[in-house]
This record gives sequence, C-alpha cells and structure tokens, in this order.
Amino acid sequence: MDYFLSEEQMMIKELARQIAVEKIVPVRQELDEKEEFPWEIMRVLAGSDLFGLFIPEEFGGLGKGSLELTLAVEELSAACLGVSTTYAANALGTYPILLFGTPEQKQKYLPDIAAGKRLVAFGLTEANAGSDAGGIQTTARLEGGHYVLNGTKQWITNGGEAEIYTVIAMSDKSKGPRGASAFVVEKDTPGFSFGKKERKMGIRASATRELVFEDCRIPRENILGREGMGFIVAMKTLDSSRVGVGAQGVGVAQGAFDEAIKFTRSRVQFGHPIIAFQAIQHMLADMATEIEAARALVYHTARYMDSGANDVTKVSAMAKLFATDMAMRVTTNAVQVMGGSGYMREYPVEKMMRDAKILQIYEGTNQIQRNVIAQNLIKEAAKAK
Ligand code: COS
Repeated sequence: MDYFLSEEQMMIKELARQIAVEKIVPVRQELDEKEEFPWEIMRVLAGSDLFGLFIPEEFGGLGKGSLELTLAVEELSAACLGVSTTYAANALGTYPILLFGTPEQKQKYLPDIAAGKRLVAFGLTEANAGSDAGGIQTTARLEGGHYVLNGTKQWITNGGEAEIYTVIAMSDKSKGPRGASAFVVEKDTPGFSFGKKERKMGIRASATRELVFEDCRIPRENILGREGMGFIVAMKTLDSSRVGVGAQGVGVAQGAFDEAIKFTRSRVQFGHPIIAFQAIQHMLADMATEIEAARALVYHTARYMDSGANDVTKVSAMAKLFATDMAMRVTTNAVQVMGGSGYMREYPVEKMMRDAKILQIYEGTNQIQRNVIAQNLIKEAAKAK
C-alpha cells in the first residue's frame, strides 16, 4: 500500500531498513542468546542521526515528528525487537524533557540525546505501581536547594546503560497522583545505583534493571514542569510513546510474515510447496491483512499527533492495542505455518514470538489500553449529550 510518504520519510525508512538488514540481522540471535546490550548498533544509529529524528533542530535534532520516528522503529523492529526497544525506550525517556523541560533543561540535555551520546531511560514503574501508576512510593523531599529521592523503580528499560533518567516520584504523598513530580536524574549522582539485570523471555538484547535511590540529592532545578505535575508528565509521555509501541508491533509482525512467506514457498510436502495449500494461504492472507490494517492505524495516528492535535490519548492507546495484539497473533501464526522449523532456533520466528509478548504488556498492558479507550469514550459520550 502506498502511504504517500514524502521523499524524506522514505529515505528515513530506507536508512533504518538498511541498518536493520546489514547490522542487526547478522547479530540478533547472538545478542538474544548472550543477553548482550547492543552498544555497537546504538553507535551506528547515532552515526546515522536516527537518535535526533524527533528532536527540534534548535537542539541539534532533525526536527521531525512521530511519523518519522514510527517509520524508523518499525524497520528496526522487523529485525530485532530487543534492539528497537532500546532505541524506542530512549525516546520514551526523552519525552518528559521534550514536552515539559524549560529551554535551559532542553539545551542541557537534548543536544547530547540527539547525537546519541547519552542514552535515556524513563523511571515510572515500581514493585507496587505498575498498571496503578498513581500508586508510586518513591519520594522526593525538598531540602533547601535539593530534592532528596528515596525508593526503587522496577523493570526500567535502558537501566544501567542510560546516563539520563526521567523519574516520577511523590513530592507530596498526601495528594495521591496530584502529589507526584517528574525529575531528571543523571547516572553518576551519589545515592543512585542499579539493581540486578533482569533475565527475560524476550527482548533479551535490551537492558532491564532496578533504579535504586537512597538519599539521592538532585538540584532543585532538575524538576520537570511544576511540583504536582508528575502524573500528567507520565501520562502525556505515554500518550506520545504508545504509537511507537504500535510501530514495534507492525515491524515484528512484518518480519515474521516475511519469514513465513519465504519458508512456505520452499517447504515441500505432499509433492507441493506448502504455500499451494489453501489452509496455509488463508493464514497468510489473514496475517497480511491484519498487518496492513495495523500499519494504516499506526501511521495515521502518528500523522494525527504530528498535526498538533492534543486529544491523542484514545487514538494512541488504540494504535498500541490493535497493533500489538495483532503482532502476537501474527508471530504465533508465523511459527505455526513453519511448523517444527518455526519452533527451532535456526529460524528467527520463535524469537519474534517471544519478543512480541512484551508489546502487550509494557507501556501499559493492553487491558489498561482498553480502560483508557473506554474512559475516553465515556467522556466523549457525556460531552455529546
Ligand atoms: N493526559 C492528561 N491527563 C491525564 C491523562 C492523560 N493521558 N490520563 C489521566 N490524566 C489525568 C486525569 O484527568 C486525572 O486528573 P484530575 O486528577 O485532575 O482529574 C489524573 O490524571 C488521574 O487520572 P485517573 O483518575 O484516570 O488515574 P488512575 O489512577 O485511574 O489511572 C491509568 C489511570 C490506569 C490510565 C494510568 O494509571 C495508566 O496509564 N496506567 C498504566 C501505566 C503504564 O503505562 N505503565 C507502564 C510503565 S511505563 S513504561
């Protein structure tokens, strides 16, 4: 399908695809097996300016938007979700600065982020605050010119590898979600350390660690937005980033589908390549249709976001929900049409299926996405009355 991308957008997609094919595909299995962080690929992405895609030109970026980021994420995801998660989580961690930073904060952090010199991570989740994001217990106590952070963040992508952390903590616990604030914390700040690296089912090239704050003093000026705005910072950040998770779904599904087509054309059973059988054809037809539907939704949502619309909560949740449920079905069916071969590590689809599972879980489970969509439907219905 022609999505009427501009020449520049096509170039970005092509560049990301080239990196995916030449640099990621040859090493993805090894990265997965060794659970190795893809530093070399991050350097290639930095050298190709892909970290600066969505960062304004005045801060050293390319000044593009969600659609361009979506195109890059999709192509990287077709090769390896572990790598694309590392790249996309960097954007997730950057949004609080981009959306709520002062000009000084932006000047301080964004040029290095755009150049890929310093990676970023987003610290919201805690042991007792996952879906219930308002239930965070990490505290930020104001003491003179500093905030003092105490608490532990869990399952933080890019944890330990990133140098810049955007962290949500309670500056006034008595106010519930309205007592949360957002902060920038730099890696080498005293009182800030990391827990063990998690061992995961999929996206094993990406790093997932705890962030531990023990009387960690950060300058008062590291607050993003105002005190009490932390929950809004987190929600707006997720509104911006969820379409990217949808793009990951489209990418991994396309990657698995391409493998399935290739395999079914060469695998012969009953005297014919198995693609000649209607049972296989119907599965492939459903997979292709679902991928295209998800891609159309993801691209259009990204375009809508780039138009400056501010009611993006519902549509970004829809794009994430639809594309990632689709990715789980398509990767599972890629394994199915490839049968025993699909299940073996010699082929990449078993990894794609393992990797795809996280997309239905992180940046809000798909059950939470349905809640978000439903809450917005209720609000819209009440307004229309
Ligand atoms: N944009 C702006 N404001 C938002 C918002 C959004 N997308 N979503 C909620 N808010 C506001 C609400 O309007 C409300 O404001 P008031 O207190 O002024 O009325 C406030 O934030 C609290 O909202 P709500 O009552 O809906 O919060 P809940 O505690 O019920 O939680 C969900 C809402 C479940 C949607 C939220 O906690 C969530 O997204 N959870 C999943 C978190 C997640 O994605 N975690 C993944 C880890 S980060 S990778």
